[in-house]
Amino acid sequence: MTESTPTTDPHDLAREAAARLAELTGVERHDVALVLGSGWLPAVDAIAEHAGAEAVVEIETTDLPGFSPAAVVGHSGKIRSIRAGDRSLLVFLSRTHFYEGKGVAAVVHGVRTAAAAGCRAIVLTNGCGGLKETWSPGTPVLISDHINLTGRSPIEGAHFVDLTDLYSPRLRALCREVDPSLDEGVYVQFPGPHYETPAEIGMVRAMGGHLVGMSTALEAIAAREAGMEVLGISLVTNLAAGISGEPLDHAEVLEAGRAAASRMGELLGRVVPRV
Ligand code: 8IG
Repeated sequence: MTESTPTTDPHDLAREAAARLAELTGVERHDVALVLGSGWLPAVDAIAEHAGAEAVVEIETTDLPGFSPAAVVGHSGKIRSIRAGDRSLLVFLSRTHFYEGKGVAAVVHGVRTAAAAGCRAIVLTNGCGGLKETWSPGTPVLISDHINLTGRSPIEGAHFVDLTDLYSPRLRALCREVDPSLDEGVYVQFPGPHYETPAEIGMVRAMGGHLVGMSTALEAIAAREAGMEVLGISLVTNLAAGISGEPLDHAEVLEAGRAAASRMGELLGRVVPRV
């Protein structure tokens, strides 16, 4: 192992973060967590609007124990607490990625904090590459399952967590009630930060993958370990390497998010309060 072992147990650190979160937001327990991935940030105001938000409090992630500053343009290191109806939503406007090299515990600290804050369900979103040519940039796709190619787990020790139906069939059905046009696919988490080669995308296709990205799978595993119900939604922001013949570009990712923001906001705003 090249990374250093944390001195504090990650679950204890998450409980400390949740206690500080409750103090800073004035909200004792949250119900549903939402993690916004690349391209999803422009949707955040539309989410609050469609969810019928009554009160919004925003804090900096770095004000909570265990979080480090956001590293990517288009990711904002903030957490919003949104009161909508009888629910309190906890929205992470950024995440820590595996490729930052801070270790797997840092990657899943937000998920564990959400669980410690009371969340029973979590919506993990991401921007990703798509392998189906019919998924034009800006297409949302429900994650039906994943393949974790990081070679790592957020769980340590002999704790054999079942991952059958990790991506809740109930929550996927709920999404399709809101938007019957939603497709599904298997998400493949690569370590990144480089994108794939065309040959690797050929491997993904052969393995049964449909979406490629650098997040979500490790977080989903930690969420399941913590007993949360998981909904995963990818925003296809680019065709995967070698499919269109064009090189991949981070600016393209941000633009696809801006263009899809109102559709994503409406989808999440209508789904999250029913989760
Ligand atoms: I946005 O094509 C986004 N993130 N691995 N591959 C991987 N991650 C991504 C991609 C992609 N697009």
